[in-house]
Amino acid sequence: MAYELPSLPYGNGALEPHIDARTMEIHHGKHHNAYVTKLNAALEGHDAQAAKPIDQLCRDVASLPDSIRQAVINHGGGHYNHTLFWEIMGSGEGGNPSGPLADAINAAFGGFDDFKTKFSNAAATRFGSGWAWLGVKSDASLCVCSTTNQNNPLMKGLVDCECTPILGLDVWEHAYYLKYQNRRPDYVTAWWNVVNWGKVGENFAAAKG
Ligand code: MN3
Repeated sequence: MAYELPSLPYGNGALEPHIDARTMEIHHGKHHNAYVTKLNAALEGHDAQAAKPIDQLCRDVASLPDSIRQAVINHGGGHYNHTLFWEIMGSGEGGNPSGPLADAINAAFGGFDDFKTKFSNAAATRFGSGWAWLGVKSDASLCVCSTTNQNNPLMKGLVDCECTPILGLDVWEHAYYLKYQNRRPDYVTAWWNVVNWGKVGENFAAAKG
């Protein structure tokens, strides 16, 4: 069973005015779709790898054959990262987290505003293309970090911030250039208005196990 492009959980225009419909159309329909297509191509003849859930495939990249490892890092990472990204956004969202996630953020970062500053800084200072993350480490503590290209914190041995992502922000130029051009910090500021904290809270509960 090949990996498949998931449908967006909302329309292309649902995140307007913060993320424009044309960007969503190209980002999901072209960029994410290409990661899925190229991942499936890379895994042709590697049925055991191709049968893994995408998060497990990312966790296991270090054990992949040399011939396909970088392709899986790029395109498998691209598939996992974008799938999470669509899920943690929504129309009419934003605001603040609540419940156990809010408590954990306050404990780890000193408050929600301090967390947002740290996360926004991780997104702003990631040089070139990459992602900013909020994740849960194996000791159940929260961490904020960023990774390059389509690497993600699941990729053991490849990243210095190993954790299970519960919130991710795409800072590749394809995620914001049509509307924000070079103004990545403006895109990051606007993006907080579409974060679906209910979904991030579900991801937090699941990651803690
Ligand atoms: Mn992207």
